[in-house]
Amino acid sequence: MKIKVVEPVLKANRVMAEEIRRYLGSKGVKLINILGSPGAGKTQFIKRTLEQLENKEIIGVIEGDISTTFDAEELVSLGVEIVQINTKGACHLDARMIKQALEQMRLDGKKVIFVENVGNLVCPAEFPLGEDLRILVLSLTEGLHKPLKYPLAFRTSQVLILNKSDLLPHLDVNPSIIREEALSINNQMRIFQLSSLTGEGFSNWMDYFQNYLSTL
Ligand SMILES: Nc1nc2c(ncn2[C@@H]2O[C@H](COP(=O)(O)OP(=O)(O)OP(=O)(O)O)[C@@H](O)[C@H]2O)c(=O)[nH]1
Ligand SMILES: [Mg+2]
Repeated sequence: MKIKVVEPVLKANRVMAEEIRRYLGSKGVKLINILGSPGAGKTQFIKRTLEQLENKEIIGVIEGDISTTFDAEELVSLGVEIVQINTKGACHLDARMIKQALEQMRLDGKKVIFVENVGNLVCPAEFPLGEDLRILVLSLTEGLHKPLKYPLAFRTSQVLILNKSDLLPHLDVNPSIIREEALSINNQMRIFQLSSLTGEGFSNWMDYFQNYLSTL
């Protein structure tokens, strides 16, 4: 009997992610993949970023969630176009899901599509989605040594958001240690310490993001 060898899942995903990047490139659109643990503050970070942007119509959002639409509902009042993906159990988004979601989204006039990945610090790191920028949101409440314990997520992200800085007075966490560990994994990482809830420290991130947008 002839045995069929199925193309490894990761390789097939990488190929499709490249197709997505090329397709979006031809439309002048960039994808930003936002990952982080459950509850790290990904939705709140996207929400505050959108609230502070004047030209929101250039942004689209793809919301990845295992089974609900709560996060999309949280953002809908901002007036941006949102497409929801429910992974029905899968712990990460993959390029095939993004391709399907993009078929539902108007790309004319858009420059950036934020993708909120499923809350997880492991699986999403393995699956590129055709992104131009990968942002890792880490809550300071998650404690020390996450860069060393979950190195792939840190190695493959260009931006690290150290979120929930407003809670620092209540935590036994030294953010300098997290920064040092993150930079030891990825010395190119841009790190922003901020609170997506109160807005403290947010202007440094917004300056970076506005500058990013101005290059598109
Ligand atoms: N104190 C504080 N709370 C925050 C901050 N950012 C988010 N939160 C709260 O943390 C909780 C989780 O935030 P979300 O934005 O829903 O987190 P998430 O990463 O999108 O979660 P999942 O989508 O479930 O993975 C909510 O109650 C937020 O209000 C912050 O900077 N400071
Ligand atoms: Mg969320």
